[in-house]
Formats: sequence, structure tokens, C-alpha cells
Amino acid sequence: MLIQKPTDIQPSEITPPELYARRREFMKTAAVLGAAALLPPTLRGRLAQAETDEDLKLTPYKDVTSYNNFYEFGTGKTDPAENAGSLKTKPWTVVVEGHCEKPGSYALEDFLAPHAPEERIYRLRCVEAWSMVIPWLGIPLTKILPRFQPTTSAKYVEFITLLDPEQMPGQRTRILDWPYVEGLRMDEALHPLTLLATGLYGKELPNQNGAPLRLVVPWKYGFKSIKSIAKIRFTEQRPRTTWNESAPHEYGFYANVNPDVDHPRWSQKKERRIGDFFRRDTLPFNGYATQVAGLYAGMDLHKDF
Ligand SMILES: Nc1nc2c(c(=O)[nH]1)N[C@H]1C(S)=C(S)[C@@H](COP(=O)(O)O)O[C@H]1N2
Ligand SMILES: [Mo]
Repeated sequence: MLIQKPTDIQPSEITPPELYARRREFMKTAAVLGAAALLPPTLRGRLAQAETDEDLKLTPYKDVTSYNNFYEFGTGKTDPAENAGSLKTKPWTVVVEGHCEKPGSYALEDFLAPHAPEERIYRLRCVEAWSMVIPWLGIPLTKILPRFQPTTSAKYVEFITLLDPEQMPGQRTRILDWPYVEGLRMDEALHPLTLLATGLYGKELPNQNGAPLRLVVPWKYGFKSIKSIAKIRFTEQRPRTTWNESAPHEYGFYANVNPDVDHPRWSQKKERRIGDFFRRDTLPFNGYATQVAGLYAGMDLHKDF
């Protein structure tokens, strides 16, 4: 809903923190007027709820950067903020490989060079039933991937976090099978909402949030939004993904936010917005159904959860 046309925003227009509140007022009005009219009445009701003032209130910078999941730096929510200082993000290399015409090893600056960062305000819904609203800076993946000329065999995109137990103390434990790996179907990767984030709140991405480059897929549970990406691979087969491998009955490959499919150990019907007292309803596709539901037409979302 808050998607801006890439051509509409220049780096100079990125909102300084003090202007966020005013700009949000404007965007809220624009988004409601723009998006609601096309919907069937049932979804319209849910969207109306999604677009209330409360729903778009940004989670404070302090919470976004001190309440994190990043198991490479520990499993406690404050561990990443405390421990991620050991990650060296400069220089950074992104390896692109697999089914494409232009594989290679790219310095991050070159990988990002042709693109201006855009601002996107997205809800982030963790599978653990908490959520935030985060103003990201980043580049739509759909602008980046075609540069590497994926071939017709490229059906999926696999993303791999840096593997370096020296810098990432969590990787010295066996809590997960390292490195952390995630994946998207090609059409999901090329959807205009899918972002490769390089910053938040108008600043560089803090290490605990996945510096220097992390994925943001706002309609999926947060674990799909893999941090500190070192490798991107075009594959023909569906890639194995970390949480799905670790507990296949609890975490699916698709991981679309869905209040109608509970986690085996807890309900997904509601969520706690960080900073709120009362829980709120979880929305299908995290409130982005109008944009993304078509990607899953004909699929049984209870089976492909
Ligand atoms: N490499 C890596 N990426 C990761 C994780 C992780 O442990 N390691 N945690 C995921 C989970 S479960 C969530 S909810 C989000 C949290 O992102 P945030 O800390 O920026 O809010 O990051 C995701 N990306
Ligand atoms: Mo999560």
C-alpha cells in the first residue's frame, strides 16, 4: 500500500527522521484513497483496519534496533544489538551464481551502484506473533536481479548469509545449520514489494538488523527476510531453507503470513505490535493481500504454508 513508484522518489527526498510523522499523515490518506476501491468488500474491511492511524505508526528506532532475531549473534532478543559489533561490513562482497549469464563476485558498492535507494514503510510480522512497522531504505530486488540475466532455468532465488564463525559467535553453536539460507520463487523475488534493504530510518542498516544488505519480504513471516547476505544463487530446484529444514512442520517454505494457519505450538490469529499493550488481528499476507494474493492463485495455503 505504501509502495512508491520508483521514479517518484530521489535519494534527496528520503525523509529525515523528524519529518516522519507529517509524511505518514499524507501517505496514509494517499494509500487509503488509492488502494481500497478495487477490492471485494470482505478484503476492503480488513484493509480499512490495516490502514488505520495506529497501524502505520512507526515502531521507535530504539525498538527496531534493540529487539531483534539474528541467531548468528545469540538467541536472546537483545543479543544481536549487544554482539553484532563484531561483524565487519566493510568491505563486503556479494557473490552471484547459478543459472544466470553474468555470475560473479561483486563489491557491494558495484552491486548497488546503478540504483538509488528508495524508502518503504513496511509491517514486519515475526512468526513468533510480534510485529513492527519499519521505514526501510533499499532497492527493489526486481531492479537488481535482471542485471545478472537469469536464464530460463532460474526458477528460484537462494540467499545465503555470511558464514564466518570468527565474526558471528552464534555460528560456533549448533542451534541452526549454518549458514542461514532462504529462498523465494522467481515471481516472488521479482514482485515490486520485495526489497533488498541497505538502511532504515534514513540511515545505514545497523549490524543487528542485517548490515550491510538484507532481504525484506513484507507479506511473509520475518524469518524469510534473511540478513547480511553474502551470496545470491539462481536455482532450478526449490532451495533448502534454514527454518524449514530445522522444523518442517512448523516453518514452511512459503511462510506467507496467514491468520488461518496456526503454528503447531501457538495461534497466528493475533500479534503483539511492539510498543502496544493490546494484541491486534493478524491480516492475511500481513495486510498486502491485494498486491500479492495473485501469486498463490490455485494453491492450497494450508498445505503450502
Ligand atoms: N541470517 C539471519 N537472518 C535472519 C534471522 C537470523 O536469525 N539470521 N532472523 C529472522 C527473523 S526470525 C526475523 S523476525 C527477522 C528480524 O529482523 P529484525 O531484527 O531486523 O527486526 O530477521 C530474519 N532474518
Ligand atoms: Mo521471526
